[in-house]
Amino acid sequence: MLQQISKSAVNASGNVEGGTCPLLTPSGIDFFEANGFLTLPILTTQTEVQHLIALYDALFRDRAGWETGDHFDFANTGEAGVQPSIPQILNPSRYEPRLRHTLFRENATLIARQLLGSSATLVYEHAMLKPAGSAGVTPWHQDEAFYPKYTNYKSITFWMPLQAVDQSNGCLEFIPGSHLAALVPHHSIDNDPRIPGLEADHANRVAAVACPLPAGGATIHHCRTLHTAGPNTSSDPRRAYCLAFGVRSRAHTVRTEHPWIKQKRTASARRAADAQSALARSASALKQVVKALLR
Ligand SMILES: O=C(O)CCC(=O)C(=O)O
Repeated sequence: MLQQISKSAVNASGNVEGGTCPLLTPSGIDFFEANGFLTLPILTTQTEVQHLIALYDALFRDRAGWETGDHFDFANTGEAGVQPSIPQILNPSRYEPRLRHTLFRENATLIARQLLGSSATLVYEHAMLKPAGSAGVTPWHQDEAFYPKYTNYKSITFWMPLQAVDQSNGCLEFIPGSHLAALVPHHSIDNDPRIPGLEADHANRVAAVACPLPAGGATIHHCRTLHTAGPNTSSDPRRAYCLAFGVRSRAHTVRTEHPWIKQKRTASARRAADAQSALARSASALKQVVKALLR
């Protein structure tokens, strides 16, 4: 599926040093278009995988993004004292800028442009951790179900594990061709709107294909492809780092808010709103000071 395997090295500061990059073959592109997913055995070097593990673990240890609502438990209400089963961080590079300069990102951008055209750009990123022994299941869902109102792209996601994955520790599983059908209705996990995660109301899982991968490989999936990931029954953490690409347009992909998003009442959304109003208060206070100084 890849024409050339990346030989690039990553220097100590995490920057990419020269090298070649992998590109999809025409049959890889055809496979993605027909099935809505693709497995890439390698997308970055093992050196970079080690570098990413260090940054990733520090972000989760330091609870990066907690105050701004970007860090929460995907599968639970996130009550104090409850061990998270699937901690997730949205926009991790906001909290660790070195993540903006990775070979993973560089190679994924090139492949995304093969699949979506030259104006494809990164539209979001997230990190999803399943701690050792976590019973957390990522239920069947389509990524498009999470899009907020006024989203103006359709994404493809590069999901990269930072250790080998198979069904015993939560590799991704896909329903081939499901991206060609419509968005199916979703509901909050356990029908509890306080839980951030969503589950598709129905998914024909009989045809599911599991995609084991080595560390630093990746799967690519379309935003309508139904997918899931099981629990992590291993004694090591399952770390996944995801980059989503899309082509932004004037037309909105989501014009009316999905009812399952409208119903959400998560603690992380409350933290995000509080952080926003604190920011707005500081900006307004600053404006008053500047005005007074200019008088
Ligand atoms: O890592 C997981 O368990 C699920 C990730 C996922 O659903 C996604 O990146 O779209």
